[in-house]
Amino acid sequence: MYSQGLIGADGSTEETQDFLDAFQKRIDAEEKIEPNDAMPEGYRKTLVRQIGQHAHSEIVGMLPEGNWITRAPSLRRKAALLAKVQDEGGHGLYLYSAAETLGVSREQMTEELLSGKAKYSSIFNYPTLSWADIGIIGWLVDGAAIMNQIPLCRCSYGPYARAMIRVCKEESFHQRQGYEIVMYLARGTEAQREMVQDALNRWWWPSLMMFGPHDADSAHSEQSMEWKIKRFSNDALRQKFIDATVPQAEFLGLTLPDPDLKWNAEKGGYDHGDIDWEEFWRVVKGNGVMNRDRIKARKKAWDDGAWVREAALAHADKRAARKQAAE
Ligand code: BYC
Repeated sequence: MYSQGLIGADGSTEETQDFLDAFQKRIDAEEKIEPNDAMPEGYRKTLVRQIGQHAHSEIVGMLPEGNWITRAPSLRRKAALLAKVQDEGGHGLYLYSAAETLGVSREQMTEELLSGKAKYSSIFNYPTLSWADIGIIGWLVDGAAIMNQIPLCRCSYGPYARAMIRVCKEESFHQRQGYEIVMYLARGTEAQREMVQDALNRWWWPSLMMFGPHDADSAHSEQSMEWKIKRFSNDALRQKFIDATVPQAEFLGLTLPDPDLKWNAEKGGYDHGDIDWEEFWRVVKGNGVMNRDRIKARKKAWDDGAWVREAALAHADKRAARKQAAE
């Protein structure tokens, strides 16, 4: 399976130029690659890395918002937030399943997350300090996620592309629930306006970092775009996000914390100030404010759930044994 026909008896892989050319031809013809198709090992590894990291982001992403479920200001807000956080759990599960079609197990992926080998989105290493953060996360973080994920619905790998279609539909509800919270606060009392402006000031730059390093520093973009895993570069998506978000902030009467943000008629988009890449890499390397807490929470959930996994396996074994005895 996976790279069948190319793996020798000794486990060595042989990828002839003819094979790589034929694979690229399928990609260029917009054919979907499916789990049992032969594929270059680099293509498989890139997908395992990206889909695994994406799945981890969804699951870790439940933590900052989950933190506010008990403190949501009304029953309506609590019900919507609960549904959103549950959706994120669901997204994580579709994505782990998509990655499993590439021959990696959920256990392996989880171990890589807990050991720090696999990454998850930098954005979830910032704390949620006020209720306004929940609105801003929906508006900006889910907004950025949609901008990045809509093109993934056309990813060349079938199971990932199909998972993303449903994910994007749900993300769009998430973005709207966030925007509605922000709109309410922005039209509220002075204290509410201050709270939401403060949240915007803290989340704006980390949201821009979600798209990853500048194209010139992006190790994987070129190859991923050639394989049509990614359809747009990191900078192109970041620019689309900024261009879509500036008018929304203006409508809300809120100020984006970037004095260099200004319309550039020539390029038909906004210019923006420098992103603090030192902060980005510090957070990605595990030294953000919340990194340790996030991994600790995931480790506890994994350890606490061990008995459930064992019980489910024991039950499956018993059923199989009963079925065999009855035959
Ligand atoms: N955080 O070569 P590059 C969500 C890493 S939203 C951490 O450009 P690539 C949600 C990158 O992994 C978030 N690490 O990489 C929303 C690579 O390191 P490795 C999840 C980052 O893969 C609301 C290195 O930097 N979305 O789920 O071509 C609520 C060089 O980067 C980040 C996805 O995961 C970052 N921000 O492009 C709940 C979308 N950026 O792996 C949940 C799928 C870069 O070599 N992923 N790195 O060690 C993607 O589209 C791409 O992986 C990225 C990065 C655009 C993120």
